Amino acid sequence: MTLPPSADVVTRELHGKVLLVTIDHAPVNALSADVRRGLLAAIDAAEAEPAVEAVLIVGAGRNFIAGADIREFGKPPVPPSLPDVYNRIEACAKPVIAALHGAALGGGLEVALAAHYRIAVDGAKLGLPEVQLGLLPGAGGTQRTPRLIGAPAALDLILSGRHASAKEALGFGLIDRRGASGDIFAEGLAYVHELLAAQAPVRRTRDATALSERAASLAAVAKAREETARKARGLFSPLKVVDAVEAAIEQPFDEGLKLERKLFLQCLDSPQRAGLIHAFFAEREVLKAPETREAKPRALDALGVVGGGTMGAGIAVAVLDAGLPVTMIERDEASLARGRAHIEKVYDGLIAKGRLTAEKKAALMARWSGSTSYDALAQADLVIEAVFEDLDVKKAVFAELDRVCKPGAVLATNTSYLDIDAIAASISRPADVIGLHFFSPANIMKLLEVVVPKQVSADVVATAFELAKKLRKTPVRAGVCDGFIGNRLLAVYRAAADALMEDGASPYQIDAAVRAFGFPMGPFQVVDLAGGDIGWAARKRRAAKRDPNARYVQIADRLCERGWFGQKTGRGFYLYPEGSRGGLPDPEVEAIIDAERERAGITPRSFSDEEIMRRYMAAMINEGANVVHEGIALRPLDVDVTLLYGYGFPRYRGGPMKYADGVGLATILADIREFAKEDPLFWRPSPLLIELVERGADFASLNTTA
Ligand code: 3H9
Repeated sequence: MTLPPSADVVTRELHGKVLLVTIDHAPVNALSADVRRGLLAAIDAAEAEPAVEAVLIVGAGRNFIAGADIREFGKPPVPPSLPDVYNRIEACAKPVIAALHGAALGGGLEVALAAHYRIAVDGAKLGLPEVQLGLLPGAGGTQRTPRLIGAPAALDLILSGRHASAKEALGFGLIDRRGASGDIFAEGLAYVHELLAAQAPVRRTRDATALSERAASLAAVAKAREETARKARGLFSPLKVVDAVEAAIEQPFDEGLKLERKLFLQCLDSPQRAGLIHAFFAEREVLKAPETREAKPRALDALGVVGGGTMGAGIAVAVLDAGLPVTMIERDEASLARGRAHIEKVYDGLIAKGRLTAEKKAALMARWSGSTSYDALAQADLVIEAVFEDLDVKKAVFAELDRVCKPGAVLATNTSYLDIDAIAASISRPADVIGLHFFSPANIMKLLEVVVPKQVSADVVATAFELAKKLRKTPVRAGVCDGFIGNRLLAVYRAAADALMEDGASPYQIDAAVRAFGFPMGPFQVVDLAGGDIGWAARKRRAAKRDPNARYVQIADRLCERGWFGQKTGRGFYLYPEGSRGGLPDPEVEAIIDAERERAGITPRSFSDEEIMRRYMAAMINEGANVVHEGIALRPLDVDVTLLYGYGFPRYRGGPMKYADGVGLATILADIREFAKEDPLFWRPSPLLIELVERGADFASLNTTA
């Protein structure tokens, strides 16, 4: 027989009566234009060739299909469109069977839904994660899924974006068969032969009947709409999902598809889609620091932590959770017992919530050991120091590590702002010293700043990235400076918020404006949560170095002098009456602010929420440009990931630098120059921002691979 030639990314092979169609498009078989064309040609070929009685679609490599090619979004569309391809698959006169393994996500699962029968093997991940990219399933997923598995299960799958296992998918009817062996080709072919032997007919999902209980389906839609409106926090696409699923119930299939397409295109055009897809690629790009290509990581079998305080214990939990053993060092038995108790408290909390069993806790704790002698670290591959934030104290710890640790051990500091070059230079093996800046609570927060001092060797940096992978953290490479990437930006946008407060905006208005922008908390709520004393100590430390001409807002100091450190003391910028975590505005704080304005000779004026955000974001973006300019961050996207993963920046805006590109760098620069008329020392435009505006370029142009 002769079949027309097929595109390389979609191969066709005749196995007896079965046309095996393989999507072979590394790395994840995304549905690029070539793949779409190849699929269409394969169905045409199958229909034209009398020897073919059925079609089996599989994916080569580790996955079936990870979905539409995300890199194509935002570019001019190239035909054929996915919905057209899938309608063609569904219309095929011969049975089409999809055999799923690995990722069958988004457009990948939609291929399977357009096929007539589906089998998945264990290990397959089935899902419609489009909402996480600001989209909705746009190739029939919102119409076929509810017809196949009913409105409640379809809404759950599409709105959560979660992955279902083959077992679960079989349970709610998303697939027809679960294959136990990992051999997708053999499982698929056996299933097709079974179907052919049984003369199984072509069976189209568009005609499936799981929506026949109309009233119950509509009730599920109403419930989902109400819940989504409450929980979606400014997200655009989730409510569109609900509209599309409603159309699956109310309208004929083709009409529903039309609405789905319209809503999909609206989502595609939204800045949220651009922000979320930027975040998707950026969080993968940060993993590729130059050293990870140059060098192999060292061993990471036994870890040590010095210090059993909040940070040390949190880091120890992260290490234990990753299945690694950890040795904790404290100065005396009582401190060590407290360190262990901190760890146990985390696990006991999980037991109380039913998320951990006592046996699992015992197994986790069995990997913990403690000592008051540094000698216990002699065999550690990597040690993280998490003691008091003071250069001399840290140097003393490193002198001990230098003494006891085996050659080749990685010596890391969890400092959040101290000079790591100075720490490294103080011992005999500076090439082994690196910064690992965890965020509190260290077992939960995803960000890990990998701070790279001058003398460190490349394999130590590669080891830090390997550790991040084991701990399931998102690492961002940062250079040494006061505050690295994240805290350096934080200091500046906090200063902008302080100035706004002294100039007339209340902390409560500022927090509300920042929340409305999409942050989970405003800057003053964050201070109250972290403890006002921490920032106070840092301000005192920096006082000697502060430019006497720089504006210094003293309001926070006035609160700290009263012992108002935030939640832990029951009051800070907010009042926390007994047992409450969400604070209440405090008239006494407002009176203190008034007094401070008067002392500083400021006549308060009012700010709109929009004016507040313009200043807050301009300060953040300008400092972001500075850290890129100075090489502290490799690229703007590293700043974005830092803010997304460590500082609550709304993911759908992609990060401050992505947001800046959306607003336009010329507008941001004009704002900064405008604000500089009041305070030229604070509002100094970053040289990088000026340069990009002069060149007509944006931050994205600097986001090349590191
Ligand atoms: C959709 O389908 C819309 C449709 O409903 C309708 C359209 C009309 N496209 O994550 P990894 C790249 S929306 C292009 O490191 P893992 C990724 O960037 C889509 N590229 O591997 C990376 O590249 P690089 C719905 C993609 O094993 C490489 O593949 N689907 C895509 O840890 C390896 O990725 C999704 O949202 C893509 N779709 O995880 C699924 N996916 O090597 C998104 C990945 O240059 N993908 N790449 O850095 C995933 O969740 C994970 O990548 C997956 C593999 C679980 C598949």
